[in-house]
Amino acid sequence: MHISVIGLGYIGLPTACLLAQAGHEVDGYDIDENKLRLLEQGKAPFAEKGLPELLDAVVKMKTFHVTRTLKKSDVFLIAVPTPDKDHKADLRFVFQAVQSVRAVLEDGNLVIIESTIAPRACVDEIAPLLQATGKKFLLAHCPERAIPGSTIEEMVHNDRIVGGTTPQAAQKTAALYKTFVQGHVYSTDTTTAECCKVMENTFRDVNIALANEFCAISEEVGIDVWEAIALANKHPRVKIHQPGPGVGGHCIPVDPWFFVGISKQAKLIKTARTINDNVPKRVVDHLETLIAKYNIAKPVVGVLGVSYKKNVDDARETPATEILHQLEERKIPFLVHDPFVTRFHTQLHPLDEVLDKANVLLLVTDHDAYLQTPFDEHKNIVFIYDTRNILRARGLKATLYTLGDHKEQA
Ligand code: SAJ
Repeated sequence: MHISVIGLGYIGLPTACLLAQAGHEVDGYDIDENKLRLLEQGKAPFAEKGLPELLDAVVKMKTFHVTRTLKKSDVFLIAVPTPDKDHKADLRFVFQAVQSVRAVLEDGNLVIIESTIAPRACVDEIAPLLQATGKKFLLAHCPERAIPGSTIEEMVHNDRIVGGTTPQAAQKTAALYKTFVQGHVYSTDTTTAECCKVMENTFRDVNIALANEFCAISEEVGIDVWEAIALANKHPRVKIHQPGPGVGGHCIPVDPWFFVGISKQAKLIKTARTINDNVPKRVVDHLETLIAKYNIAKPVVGVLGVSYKKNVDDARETPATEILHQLEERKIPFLVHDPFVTRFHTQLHPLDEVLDKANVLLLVTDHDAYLQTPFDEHKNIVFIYDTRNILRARGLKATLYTLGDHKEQA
C-alpha cells in the first residue's frame, strides 16, 4: 500500500513511521522546510520517547521518505493541527491538506482524517470538497488518541475508533490501522467518531475543572485539597483528577470549545473551560499575597517549567504563558527555566542562574528533574510555591507552599 501522510507533527510523524515499519510505502509531507531537512538527515524534529529509534529503523528499511510534492497514493492520511479560533474549530489546515489531495486524487483512494475536527465536519465540509473532483473516493475519520510522552506506546496499544462515510470506508481504514495497532479497532460513522474524540478530551477538561474548583473550595474551608482528593478516591466509584496551574496542550483546552461552538446545550463544558482558564491568574494572585506577606521588596520569581506537562518539550497552550503574562502585568520580574523546552516566547535561563538570582520559586511543571534539585543549598530563596504538589514529599528545609494549601510548612 502506498500511503501519503500529510502533517509530520507529534501525531503524523509517529503514525507515518509505524505504518512504514508495518511494511507500507510511506511518503511524509509537510510544509515546514526545517522539519523536512532534519528528517532527511534521519533526525526527529521533536523529542518523543522511542521516536529516534523508530525513525532510524524505517529509514534503514527504506519504507519512509519525505516529499515536498504530494504524489498519487492509495491512501492519504491527514494529521494537521486544528486550532481553536474564536471558540470554533479552525479547519484551515485540514482544508489546505484536502486541497492538495484533490489535485492527485484517483478513483478508489482512501482519505483518512486523524486531526481532531468538529462534529459533522466530515459529512458537511470535507466530503463535499472531495466530491467536487468527481472521483470515487472513500473517506474516514480516525481520531488520534496518543498522549505526548507515550505517543508510540499508546499508538500501538490503545483501542481506536474509525468512522467511515460508508461501511466500506470504515472497514478499509480499520484494516489499515490493524497493521500496526494491537488494541481493538472499532468501526462507526464519521460523525460518531468525531463526537467520541471531542467527548474524550472534554471529559478530561471538565474533570480537571472539578479538581480545580475543589482546590478553590478547600482554600476557603481550610483543608488540604490533595489529601482530601486522595481520600475521596478511596471510594470505589470516585476518580477525581488533580488540581494544577491550569490546563495546557494542543487538545484539552481547545477541543471542548468545538462542542460550545456548535451547541447552545454545552453549558457545563463552557463553565469548565472558564474555570481552567482562570487558574493561572489565581496562582499569581496567591503568589503576590505571599510576596507581600514576606515583605519581599524586590521579588525575582524563578519560574520552574514551562511545558504544559511533565517531561515533555511541548509548550503549546501551556498555562505558563498566562502565568508569565500575569507576572508581567503586575511588574514582578521573573527568570524562567525548563529542562526540555528549548524555544519559548520568553528567554529561558540555566537552572543554576535561576536558583542563584531568584528569591521566590514558582514550580509550574512537575518535571522529574525538579525532584533532584538542591533547593536547600540556595539560602536566597525565601519560599517555594509548588503548583503540582511534588516537593512536599521531599521534606525540604525551605519554606514551601503547595497550591490549595497555603499554610506554612512546620
Ligand atoms: N492536567 C491537570 N490535572 C490532571 C490531569 C491533567 O491539571 O489531573 C493538566 C496537565 O498538566 C496538562 C493538561 O491537563 O496541562 C492536559 O494534559 P493531559 O495529560 O490530560 O492530556 P494531553 O493533552 O497530553 O493528551 C490528551 C489525551 N486525552 C485524554 O486523556 C482524554 C490524549 O489521549 C489525546 O490523544 C490528546 O489529548 C489529544 O491529542 O487529543
